[in-house]
Amino acid sequence: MRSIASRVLSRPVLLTRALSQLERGEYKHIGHEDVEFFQNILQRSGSVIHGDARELDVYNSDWLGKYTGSSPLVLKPQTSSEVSSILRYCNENKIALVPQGGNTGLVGGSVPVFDEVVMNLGMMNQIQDFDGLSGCLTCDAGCILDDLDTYLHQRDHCVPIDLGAKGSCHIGGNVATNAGGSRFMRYGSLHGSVQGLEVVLADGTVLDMLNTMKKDNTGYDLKQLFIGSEGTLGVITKIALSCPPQSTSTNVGFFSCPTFDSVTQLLQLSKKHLGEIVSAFEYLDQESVDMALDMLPDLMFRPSSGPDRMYYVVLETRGSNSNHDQEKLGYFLESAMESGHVVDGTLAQSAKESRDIWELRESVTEALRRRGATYKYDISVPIHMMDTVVSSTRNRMGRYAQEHDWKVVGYGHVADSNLHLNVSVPTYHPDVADVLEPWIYETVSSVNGSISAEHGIGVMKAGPMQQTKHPHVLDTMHLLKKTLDPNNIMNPYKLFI
Ligand code: FAD
Ligand code: 2HG
Ligand code: ZN
Repeated sequence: MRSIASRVLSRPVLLTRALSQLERGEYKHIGHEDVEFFQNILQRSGSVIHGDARELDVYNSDWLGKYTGSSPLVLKPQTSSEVSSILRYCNENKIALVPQGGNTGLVGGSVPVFDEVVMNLGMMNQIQDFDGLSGCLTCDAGCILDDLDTYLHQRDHCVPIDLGAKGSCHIGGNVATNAGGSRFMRYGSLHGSVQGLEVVLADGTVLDMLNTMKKDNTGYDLKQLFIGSEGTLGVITKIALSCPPQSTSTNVGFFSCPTFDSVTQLLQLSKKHLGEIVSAFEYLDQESVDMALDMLPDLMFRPSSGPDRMYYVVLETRGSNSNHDQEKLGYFLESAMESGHVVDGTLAQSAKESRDIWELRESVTEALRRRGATYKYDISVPIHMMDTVVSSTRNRMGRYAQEHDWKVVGYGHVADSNLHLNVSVPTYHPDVADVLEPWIYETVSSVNGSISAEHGIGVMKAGPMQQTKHPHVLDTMHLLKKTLDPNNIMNPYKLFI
């Protein structure tokens, strides 16, 4: 079992197809007549990008600079009926297509492998409605997550997910990847928060499932199929999202724990003493924090490091009564310090200090990108095993990859058993991947974990998914794909191999 990433060679950016053994499907090559057809549908300036290599590059390369395709055409529709006309034409002419949101995905799902047409949803960015009583927001798929949060703040609500890419990622991309993030422990999965969807199928059919009621038990809940489908079943065009009220009292703390076991004990204490007000519980190991501080000198929150290696916890509470929350935090801190599970800590005293702490947590991904190439493993493993997996990875790299300048960092959404294991090297090299894969995937499978806790499969993990899912489950997934997209035009080479 080898993933496509394992064949990445030692140049920072290479066409994805050159890195894989994939063969281009029998799709139509884009001709002038196709471009003319699309230009007739999309007449607004900037909505058809063709012939400008530099502009096309932006849509052909992923955030990591790891996967690059060679699409000659980017389409930016503004309405669902434009999306429908484009898809109908692509389906009739067997033209392959990649739906693209903010292009912040980390598994190579949002960019072409060969010359697939890119459909970028960035121009579909209108908010339709917000019902302050029910908290239901209805908007276009191309709205940027942070813009929605700002809009909702002005109405005393917030989005139910939060991630480091919020300034660029689209809500449509979040739904298409079933993104997790740091509020997951409080507000749960998008499978619960998404109340309705509008989706355009491969043949141009518009599925109106834009339900704005919380409860609807009328037959199969089809929208769930598209949550996490990574653009392989249809284009998500509109979303109805259940949004929680904005909390009036928010606290953010940053704590140093002497061992990973202390991190897990602190999690237990937070459940006991803080209960319903905990909104995030994230951990970073010493190497993650050092990486962020080294690569990003402008970070404002810079915890002082002593002689001992530490584990760090970012803990956030969101409640409705600050006296009540402070009192709870007091008991929590007292027992955390007394038990020795916390040896140092800071409680933010202002909104700015809170943001600075979060900035440190959210910047590790960017720090890794600046250092060079990263082999990313976004896995679910039992909480007590998270740090063991990180240290086993270090041991393995030490034994087999001494000639590479590597660093292994571990951090993530500890309350959700979601470890972000990252191996940083100066450039992608097949030797490094060979050390790591399939070993990591086998380790995860052996504990009944998941090879993708939240980032998805994309092109990176299509092979490993094939190896780790039950054949009957894979067959059923293929059956659904064939039914909804018989010509396989929707994001080919992703999810399935
Ligand atoms: P894209 O990257 O453009 O696309 C992702 C996938 O969705 C592709 O397969 C694409 O084809 C499909 N897609 C996009 N839009 C649509 C649509 N409208 N209809 C159908 N298919 C579509 N992820 C997490 O889960 N949790 C995190 O905490 C997290 N943190 C991140 C931090 C950073 C700094 C970065 C760079 C990424 C992070 N990610 C995280 C990964 C990424 O941001 C998420 O996967 C996000 O949901 C992708 O949204 P996007 O709009 O950028 O989608
Ligand atoms: C996060 O939680 C993101 O910060 C990115 O999911 C994780 O870069 C990563 O591995
Ligand atoms: Zn994450």
